[in-house]
Amino acid sequence: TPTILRSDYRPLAWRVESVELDFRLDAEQTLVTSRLACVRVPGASGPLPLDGEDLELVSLRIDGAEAGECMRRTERGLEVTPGSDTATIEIVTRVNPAANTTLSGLYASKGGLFTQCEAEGFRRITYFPDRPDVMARYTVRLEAEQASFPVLLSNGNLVDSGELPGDRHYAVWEDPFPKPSYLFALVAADLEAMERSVETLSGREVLLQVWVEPGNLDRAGHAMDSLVNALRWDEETFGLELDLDRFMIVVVADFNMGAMENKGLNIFNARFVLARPDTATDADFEGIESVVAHEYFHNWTGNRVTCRDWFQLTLKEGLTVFRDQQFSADMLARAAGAEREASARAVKRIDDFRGLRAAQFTEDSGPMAHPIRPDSYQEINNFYTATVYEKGAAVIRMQHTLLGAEGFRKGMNLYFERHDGQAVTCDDFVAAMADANDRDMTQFMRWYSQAGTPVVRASGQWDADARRYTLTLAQHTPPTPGQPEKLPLVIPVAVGLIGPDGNDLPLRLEGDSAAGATTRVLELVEAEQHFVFEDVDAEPVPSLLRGFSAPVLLEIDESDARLAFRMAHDADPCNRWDAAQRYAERVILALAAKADADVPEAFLDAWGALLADESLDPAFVALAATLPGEGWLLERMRPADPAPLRAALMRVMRAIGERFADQWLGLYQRLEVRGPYRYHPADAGCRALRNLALRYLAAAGNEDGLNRAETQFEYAENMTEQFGGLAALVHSASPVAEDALDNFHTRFSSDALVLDKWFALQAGAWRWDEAAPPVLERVKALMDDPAFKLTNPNKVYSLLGAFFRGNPAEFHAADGSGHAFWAEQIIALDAMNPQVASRMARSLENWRRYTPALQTSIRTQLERVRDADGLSPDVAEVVGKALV
Ligand code: HT7
Ligand code: ZN
Repeated sequence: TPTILRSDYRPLAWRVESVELDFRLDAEQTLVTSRLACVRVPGASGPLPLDGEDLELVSLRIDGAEAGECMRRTERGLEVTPGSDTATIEIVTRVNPAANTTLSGLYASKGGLFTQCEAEGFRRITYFPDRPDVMARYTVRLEAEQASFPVLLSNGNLVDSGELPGDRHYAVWEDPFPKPSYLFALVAADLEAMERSVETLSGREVLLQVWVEPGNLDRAGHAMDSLVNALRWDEETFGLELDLDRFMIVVVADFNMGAMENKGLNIFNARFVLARPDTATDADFEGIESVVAHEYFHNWTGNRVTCRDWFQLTLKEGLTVFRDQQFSADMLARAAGAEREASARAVKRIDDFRGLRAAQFTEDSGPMAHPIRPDSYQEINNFYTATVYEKGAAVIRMQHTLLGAEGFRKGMNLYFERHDGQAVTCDDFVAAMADANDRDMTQFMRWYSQAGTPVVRASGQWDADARRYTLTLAQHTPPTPGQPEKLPLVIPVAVGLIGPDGNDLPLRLEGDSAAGATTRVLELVEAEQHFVFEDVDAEPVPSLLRGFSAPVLLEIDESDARLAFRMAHDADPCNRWDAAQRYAERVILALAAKADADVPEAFLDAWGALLADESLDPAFVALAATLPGEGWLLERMRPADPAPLRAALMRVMRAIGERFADQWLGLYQRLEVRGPYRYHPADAGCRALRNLALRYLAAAGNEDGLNRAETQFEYAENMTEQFGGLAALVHSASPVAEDALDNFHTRFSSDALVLDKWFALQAGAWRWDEAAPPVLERVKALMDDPAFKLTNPNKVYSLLGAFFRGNPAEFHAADGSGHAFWAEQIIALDAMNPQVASRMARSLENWRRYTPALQTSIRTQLERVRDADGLSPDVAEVVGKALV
């Protein structure tokens, strides 16, 4: 597979001014006529390359005449050489949506027709210069049979529609904004809309629609509310207004990712729209709010200003993730009320950072490590990664921290002033931030070019006589593929110093005239720097990287006692959580290395103090009292050995469940949420902590706990509690777990999204009962369930994804059965949907961390996949890089 280099970027010699598309839609034979008004860029020479994939070319005419010699076929599609500097190119292609299992381009789902064009799907619909720097105005005419496709949608405004003979109808859509082809969309399906009309900041009336399958309108309300909130937030926070008369969200059941920000016509995986209290959990409600907002925010950060080339993907994704994180934090804070606001924000921040650490830090230390702006790729679909999205957002967040909210806003204003309507680069974004704030950001740009998670090593020295505390911070970034050497970065380190009484000290840095705030942001720019704090009367405990001020790994020598102290006293909730996680990690890894060791008493005491502190927000306690994820722990274990790690985790869970059974039962009772379900952070926090209590109690085999789990499962009126009860039963040796699973399946047999949870729960189950059969057997059996389809990405992610990624001890069974199963599934999936196959394939990329025996088994299967016939470039890149 050829490698594409960032340095190879060349502007196109042609502009496409307008695109007229005419679709004769049919599930098996759709005829697409495209009319492109092309103009040669003054002074440029060369042909116009047209990308095309899996297309039947019916005709191609240039200015009305057969193309003849002026057209030739290339590896990527076609190349045309018009005889003059302006040309109208008319291309007719035929495609078969029903046969398109890749879910890229035009495809069929549940009788409807949908498109997905990012990143390179438009070329599967018609021949086109399918690159994001080609921005054109689109007019789209859709024609289809009325009975099968009663709703016809595309980008922009509906300018005409009507009936045609033979029970057919048509609609014409015009998008007033020039856009790249990846933002094109159409939908032809049987759908119903929830509608709301709102007034924008400047007083324009706009129509918002959420289109769902008939019968699902009662699940669209939360998405609609989220959309209205997002629209208001962007007006208030950045002065950005909706620029269209109509904004549509459409739900589809088969979708490779979460959602897509097509201009004015967002297409969503059903999972990120549909929610009713009895079918969706608090986490689902939260996910919907953030994804709806994310896609809406793309209208400015992505659509109005887009990427020059796909290497700049983080320009829109990192920035938009940062925006959706800020939005969700503001929504949670508003709902929580003034008193609980800070805690609500911290909970969101911890959740985001936990995600970054689990997915991105892991990616950064493996064979696919890349900078947030990669230098090369084989398949762009493999680069919609945690690095581009989550680390990209963290890099934007650091700019926000360094420039302040006001400075950041000034930078955003300048960015839009300069670049509205353009396709630009990450340098353009940072230049706007730098220029608006008169700040040199040259060194900061290294965050865009260096891969790997930087390590910050901290040590402190207190000089009692001088009443001075010197904090030494040193940074280095480990080598990553293709990048052996790294330079120092600009790292904002938010610091507090905790006094022996547990209270923060006011901070006076050397050179300051007076003490100021209790948290200061230090800028670490050298390989090593010393920061001196004055007037420090007793040896303080440093609290570093408060609020997770940078996406780095912090190394600091801390005794168990000091971790317990920070768990109890750190004024920064993020660091309090971090202290609990570090302590738990230390204990679990020690137990995994020494099977007969006891769970240390001091650790249990620290845990007990956390549970006993009634002043803490339940949502925070639920996060702090959750053990570090297994994937993260494997990342920290050398060599990674899933079986003893699982055994250690079980022992710690049992110990915490047993030792604190009374506290857990007390919490469970005290935090019961009465009244009808509402998606609200206070209620969600109580439910999360009660569900966690059930998990610990069930792990310990506590009878009271198991009874409560069963009752909660049976009688709960909302999915968060019902599923929480079921999960506790399944994650225990309870004899009623199987009946509960059957019962749940019967209750929700026709609800695809709820069944996704049912699949995932079983695939991710631990074997608390040693006599139970391996989980792999169950996963195989579940593949035969009538609800499971390998062609539906949600099903693949819930069953296979939960097993490959979420159940390491079972997946990495010593006999290699899990690995052989992985290879079979990757090969089968790849033949249908390379994007999904490749995402699943990535579950083995960090195989070199495992024990020698596991490595041998995994290598065999990686090679088996690498050598399979007809492998896609997507999977070839992943296994190829893994095997280097
Ligand atoms: N910008 C969207 C990315 C996306 C996508 C990419 C590749 C293949 C399928 C896809 N579906 C959606 C989603 C987003 O980040 O908003
Ligand atoms: Zn996005």
